[in-house]
Amino acid sequence: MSPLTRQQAAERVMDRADELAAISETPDALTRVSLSPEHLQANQRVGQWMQHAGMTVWQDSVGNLCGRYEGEQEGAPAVLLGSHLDTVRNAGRYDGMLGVLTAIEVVDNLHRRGARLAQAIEIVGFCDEEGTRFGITLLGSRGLTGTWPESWLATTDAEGISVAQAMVQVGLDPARISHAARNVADISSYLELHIEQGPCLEQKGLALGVVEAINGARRLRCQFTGEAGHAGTVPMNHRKDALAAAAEWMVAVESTTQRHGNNLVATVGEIRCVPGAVNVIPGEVTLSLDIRGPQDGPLDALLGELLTLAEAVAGRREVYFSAEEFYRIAATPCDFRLQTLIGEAVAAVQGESLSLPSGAGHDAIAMAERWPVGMLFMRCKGGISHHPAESVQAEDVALAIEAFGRAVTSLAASR
Ligand code: HGY
Ligand code: MN
Ligand code: MN
Repeated sequence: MSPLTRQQAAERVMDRADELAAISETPDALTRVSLSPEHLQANQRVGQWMQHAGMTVWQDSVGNLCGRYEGEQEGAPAVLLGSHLDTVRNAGRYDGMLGVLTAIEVVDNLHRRGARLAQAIEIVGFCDEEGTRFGITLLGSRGLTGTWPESWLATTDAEGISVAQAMVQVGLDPARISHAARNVADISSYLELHIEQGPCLEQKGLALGVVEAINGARRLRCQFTGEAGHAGTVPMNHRKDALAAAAEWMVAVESTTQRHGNNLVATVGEIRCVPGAVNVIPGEVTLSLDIRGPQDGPLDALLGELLTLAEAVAGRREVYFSAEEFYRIAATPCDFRLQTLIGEAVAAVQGESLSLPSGAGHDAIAMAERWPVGMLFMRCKGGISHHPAESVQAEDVALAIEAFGRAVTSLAASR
């Protein structure tokens, strides 16, 4: 691509990211959850951009938005590009969307030149990577890989609406989930461009990097159960305060994880206190635990220690502790050949490449169970993400499109 062409492509990506950011359940913050009216609206708009880039477009049976740009021969296997179109609450506008919009630019450039490659190129906008609505994640990529647990259909959101009901509400048929699964032979590899959501590239002064592996993760729903009581009459040494127990444990989660090192991280992101009244001693606290790390062994060792700590805190305070794991992802290495190919493209456009792990999860985790996956990272300001201050530079997007285009063209040039 000429510098002017890729700059124009980058500006289109920035404008479209702004347009998608306005498709939200609330006007003052970007929140777009799966199987919502906003999800369908975003699919429709992105589908138009895909069509404009010469692609045939469809929505699959779990709500992913899909597009295909044929190769030299109809029906050839495809290099699949993609990322997700759903967001967290009060999100940034590039997490997910950048990968879909840059992929469209790669195809658009081929289309404008009338170029066809040995392989087809497909793009998918996954419907639910974040898990914002139902707590379960990778619904779109697990639909495409045919690895949906049956139990997911009964999982409910905060309003008590199940995945199955939500599917029906947006015109999908829960009985047809398996129709989204693709044959392994249809796709040769999966590539995802994503913002780094961390500080490494920015600290190195680089726009682009190559992902070596995606951290493993464990997510649990934890609960401390004590005794609610009158805040004014129960003496301090008679209390079974569930929130005080949770607070003591949360501080220990932080210090224990820091002590373990090993690039391990732990987060308590959600907490709910019952009855939640100023003059009542909390009787029950539920809280989430999200822990991640590049190797599964140390990750499971940390989890074991944190749960033992919770039991000790509960015992000392004469309250009960329980925990239920609802999400487990193994540490996922990216395909070495794809890492090399992406690294060469990155070095060609920015003079050098940098390989780094991903602390964040991605749809590539599910995709790696069926096909070789590669990821291209682009820096974002201050590594800020999952926040409206998430921002990127158009110049970096232009470089990213160039590198992505080189990698995809090289990969799809042969079968
Ligand atoms: O939580 C994650 O790692 C991803 O952003 N969903
Ligand atoms: Mn995210
Ligand atoms: Mn993401």
